[in-house]
Amino acid sequence: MGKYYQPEIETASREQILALQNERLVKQVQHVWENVPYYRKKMEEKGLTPADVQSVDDLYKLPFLSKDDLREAYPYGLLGKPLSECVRIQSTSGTTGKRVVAFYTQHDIDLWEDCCARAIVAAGGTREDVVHVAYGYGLFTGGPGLNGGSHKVGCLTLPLSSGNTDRQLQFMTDLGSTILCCTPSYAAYLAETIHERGLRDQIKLKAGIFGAEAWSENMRREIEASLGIKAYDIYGLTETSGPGVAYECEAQTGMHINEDHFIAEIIDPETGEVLPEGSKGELVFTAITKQAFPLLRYRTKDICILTREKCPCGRTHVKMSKPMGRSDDMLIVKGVNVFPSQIEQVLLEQGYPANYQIVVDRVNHSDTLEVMVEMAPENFSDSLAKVTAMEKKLVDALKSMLGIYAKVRLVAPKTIARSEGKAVRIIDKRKI
Ligand code: DLL
Repeated sequence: MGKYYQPEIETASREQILALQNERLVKQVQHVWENVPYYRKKMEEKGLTPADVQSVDDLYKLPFLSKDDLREAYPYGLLGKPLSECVRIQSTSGTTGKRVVAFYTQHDIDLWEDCCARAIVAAGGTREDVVHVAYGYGLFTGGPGLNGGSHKVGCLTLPLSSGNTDRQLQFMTDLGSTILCCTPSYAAYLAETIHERGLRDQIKLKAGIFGAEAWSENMRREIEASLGIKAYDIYGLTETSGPGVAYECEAQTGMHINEDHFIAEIIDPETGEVLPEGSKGELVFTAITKQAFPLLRYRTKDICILTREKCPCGRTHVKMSKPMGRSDDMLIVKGVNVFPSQIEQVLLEQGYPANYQIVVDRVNHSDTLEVMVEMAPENFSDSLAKVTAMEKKLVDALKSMLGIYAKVRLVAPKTIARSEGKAVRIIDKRKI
């Protein structure tokens, strides 16, 4: 096995990991101080010099970075290496404000691909596997990240990118894909299409590595049952390289964070105070090995919990729960905090497919919340009275989860547009 598969690091003791983090953090702070004037200024404003950070215990002293900083410093203001040493950029879609552009040296790409390779190995991948990458390629990090990781493991890599479902299924059946990498919503769509076309017996998938958007446990079980695979979660963001910051092992009880490359903290999103282990709060990452885009204390806006409970897989790296929504995804409807993930949980618990859309509007100065969800095909021809009863049941379940009334509209199967990348679930007309 190559250097990406590092059981000695993935199963190292807490003391060993901490020693490595201390050493790398001190070096990284010095690197940033010397090469990133934008962050140096932030440190100086707090009266800090690199000497103030001697170990992970001192991390809390450092200033945070947020998406606003990235926007302000766009495009080159946070660069830690001369452009001549950078070999690649990746970027976010930039639907809200300016794009995030992340830079990579060859060293950064190598480490990133190592992280993705670990995720593939944790999902049971070996050089015998055929890895089908249906994340988008190009500026989005999903395709390039998993592609690089798959090469490192030595798998046969199918760089399908997203979209063109006919072609996806043709390659999947003809070439015998064994590991599917894409967003969970696209996996659900592929599964649906495979069943419709009677191709279930022709696919050889054994595992899926799904991430880039929130997905519930119920959705996992549905995809697993439908494709006959084990579905693994993977997490990351453009600012921290991309996918592979954290990934699931066979225990499927949270994602191990690659702690030799990233230090994770949980903070109170309101006050910025670091919270004790096991608390729910905003995830903050400090990248301790990235050179070209070395973000310190970057606020992800993702809300989750970290745990150091012993994992049966033997890996010792801290685990993050599935993100329970983003602090900026949270809708405030009639003054109540509503996370789309809560709505999805109710829908799936009540046996609906994960094809839904949430529409928020303001009528006569009052917020309205509407949930459109597809009926299962077998219910489509039900009587109006039965459909009304089903809607009423959902309204009650949503009310008990959210504490407010949500109008429910059951729509015909296949009415809601399928997504090939990240699903767009929320239409907030108050912002339009
Ligand atoms: O989504 C990177 C990625 C690609 C991750 C492929 C996994 C697989 P961005 O487009 O910058 O990067 O979006 C990052 O997506 O802050 C989370 O809110 C969300 N996200 C990523 N992975 C997960 C996940 C990529 N497993 C933002 N569960 C993050 C829930 C996720 N949300």
